[in-house]
Amino acid sequence: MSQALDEIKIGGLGASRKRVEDDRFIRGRGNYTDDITLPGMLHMEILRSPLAHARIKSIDASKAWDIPGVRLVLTGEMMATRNLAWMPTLSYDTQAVLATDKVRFQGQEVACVIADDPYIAKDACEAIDVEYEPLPVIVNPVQAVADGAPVIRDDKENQPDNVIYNWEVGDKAGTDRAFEQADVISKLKLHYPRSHPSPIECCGSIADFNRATSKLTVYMTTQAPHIIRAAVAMVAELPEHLIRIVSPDIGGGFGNKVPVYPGYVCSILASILLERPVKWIEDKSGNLISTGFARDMYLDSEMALRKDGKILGVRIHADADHGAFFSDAQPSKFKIGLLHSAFAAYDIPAGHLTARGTYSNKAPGGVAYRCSFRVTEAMFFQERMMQVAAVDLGIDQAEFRRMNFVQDEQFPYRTAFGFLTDSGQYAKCLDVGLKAVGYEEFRQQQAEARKRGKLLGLGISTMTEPLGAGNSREYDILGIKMFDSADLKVHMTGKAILRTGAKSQGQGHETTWAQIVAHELGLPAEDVVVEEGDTDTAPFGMGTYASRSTPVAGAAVAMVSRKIRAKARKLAAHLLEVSEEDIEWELGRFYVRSAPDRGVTIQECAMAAYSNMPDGMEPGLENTAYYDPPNLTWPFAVYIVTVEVDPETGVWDVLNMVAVDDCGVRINPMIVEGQIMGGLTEAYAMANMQFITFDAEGNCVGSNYMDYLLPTAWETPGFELHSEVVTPSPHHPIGAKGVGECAAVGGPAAFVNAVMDAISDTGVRNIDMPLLPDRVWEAITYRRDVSGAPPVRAEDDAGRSGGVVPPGQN
Ligand code: MCN
Ligand code: CUN
Repeated sequence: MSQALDEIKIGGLGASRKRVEDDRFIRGRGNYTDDITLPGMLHMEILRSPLAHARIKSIDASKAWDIPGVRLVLTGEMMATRNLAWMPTLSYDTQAVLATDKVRFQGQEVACVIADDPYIAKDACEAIDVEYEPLPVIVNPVQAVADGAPVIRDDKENQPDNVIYNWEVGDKAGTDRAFEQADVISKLKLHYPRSHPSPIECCGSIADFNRATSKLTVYMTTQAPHIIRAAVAMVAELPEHLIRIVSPDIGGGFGNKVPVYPGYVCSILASILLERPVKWIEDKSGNLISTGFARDMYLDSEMALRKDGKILGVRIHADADHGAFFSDAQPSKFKIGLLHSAFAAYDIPAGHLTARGTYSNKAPGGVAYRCSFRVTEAMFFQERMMQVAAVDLGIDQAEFRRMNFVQDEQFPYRTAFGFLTDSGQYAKCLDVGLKAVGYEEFRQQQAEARKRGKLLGLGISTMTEPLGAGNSREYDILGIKMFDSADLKVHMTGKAILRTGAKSQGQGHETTWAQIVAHELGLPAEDVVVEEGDTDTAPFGMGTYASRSTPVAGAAVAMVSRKIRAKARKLAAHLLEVSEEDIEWELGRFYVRSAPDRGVTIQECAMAAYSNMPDGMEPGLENTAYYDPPNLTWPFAVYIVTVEVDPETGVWDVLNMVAVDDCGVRINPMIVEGQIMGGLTEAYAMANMQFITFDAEGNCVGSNYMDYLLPTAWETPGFELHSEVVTPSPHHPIGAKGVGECAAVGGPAAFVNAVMDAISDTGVRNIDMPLLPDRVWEAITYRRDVSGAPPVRAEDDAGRSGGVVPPGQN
């Protein structure tokens, strides 16, 4: 009889194990960067530019130096003497650390003060006199490429204009042919506005340089500590083995904590100069105004359609506003991230995507915020386009999607833009969603309500996301290949410590990685402690973003556990005095095939590794695995929202929201649900209320939480989650796919599509996010599209969102 352990009881795969990290979080015993105090620590504050574009005529810091308690004032000029006024970005650009010649966005770092306490430092910042000469400002891609536009990056040689890149992918000729054959061509233009991750904890660092040992330790808020170590080694020209980056508890990252920020660099230099620990903690408005924004992309595209609903081809053009420095973190080969994952779930024969990136006088950004390298824009555009195309064709929204889905038997499927999607059951997910929301009944109710002047709407969004960058053939950042790692040490009593190259920011890795070990080795999850974020102890990894942890580091956890099990098997053979070939494994135990009662537990093997090894065997039970995934994992989801819109005010309420997520095997179903709920909440906020934009002078509008709204439990609607569709990834060791970003990626289009459906009688094609009541009201009242980001509004560019064009006229 089997003596295998009950996997759920030991907290293995599929157990909704309570999050172990929450024990310290809910007791207020987390250890965030700002909780750390070191002996002799000083405090740093940053002086930021009030202007978006200006020449710096002079900086006079003498009054700041005179304030008691001030230890150091750093300016761009001083940085320049150490070759640190500029730093390289993750996208082969340069970024100012402290401004020297000009300021190029509002909020740019101009000077730093290091003082005995943060208040003195802040006061001293205000005592610095900076004389600016204002310059004309650019706040969108249209202005960036206009004749006579000022060249923002005149610091760079060979930069004659504001264009960063022109990039294309797909088959132009094949796509042109598809459009020639089309019965109908549907068009859509839209703007995915800037959005901001706004984690509860802002960015910060404590640099601690020890002259005696030459060792630099930096405690900091980073999602990718090893990348930071490499960057510090290269930028500051310090030996890599004498740099230790520690990322302690993180209070939310959401992509905000991927880039390298000037504050980190300045605190490091200050600590080296002063030989004291220097702490920098960003404040809320500093975070909102200056760190890693996301999106700000204009999409202008068209779809070639056959009358019966078959999609023949798609053309996409994207204009991306990157702000003053191209500092996106994304695989180097892909200038506009993985935007070409658009339409990956649909069987479309031909596609062509062109993209142009431009500079503007705005904070650098472009990728971060639950996006998986711009998949958020890709999926939003895809599902808005699907909605518009179905309307143009007069075909049912659900039916149009279903008939164009990649079918279950087509996997692995090569998309028009060259991705290979791994697996999925798209139609089944849609069916589950339609049934849950009561699709047919709702359509009837909607028609009846309309007769009474009530506007009900239903929006469908699907998403498939390339998660787990990546395989090293295609994915690297600045040449460093995007693999990941896990290191597992099993102690003699069968307790273990696991370290990975990833870094949790709230996702629950301490809980879920232990579950993978439990699944592979039969060690109870509670016997495995997980540690991440210290480069002196964790194996090299590329960090946590793009929902890559489960697909890559999680796979490494499974693989290292298997290495441990292979050695344990040899130990078991030795203990049981049989040959290895005669040994079988069941969860937690090896036994003799011919005599199943004769067995040893994994814990007995662990003890033997330190006390009773066979001759010639190296003692100990530990190993490391580096995992280079063969492909990305491709989760799929269907999100369906129903709303009621008040035509008098433009206010809309969510009636119901159904989410069907297929992320393959779920390690911890409760954590997966938490990820989805959080993502849907963010999606709702982006669609409904979050607005961070710029006026004509480049002032950041929405740089505080009175204007940039975070949803609370009060306004967030309820979500109905479905988990019945499970399509394991065929190439992941435990069949899991990533999930961390899915709902934020796929959710926004469902909300917008629902509102657009409710007002479909007006003929309005597009309202850009956020769907604030005044925009919805304007669309209903004036029967016109409300598109574009201020100061560019629809009036300036009539018909921005396109229309149906008969073939031949496009
Ligand atoms: N998981 C699981 N089964 C699966 C897939 C995932 O149990 N099939 C679990 C994982 O083990 C992990 C969590 O779900 O505990 C998320 O896993 P994964 O999808 O691999 O994503 P990452 O761990 O790489 O997290 C990154 C992702 C990103 S890129 C953003 S942005 C985001 C997100 O996670 N930021 C977050 N979710 C967040 N959640 C919190 N609380 N805080 C953030 O900053
Ligand atoms: Cu794009 S935000 Mo997450 O990948 O860290």
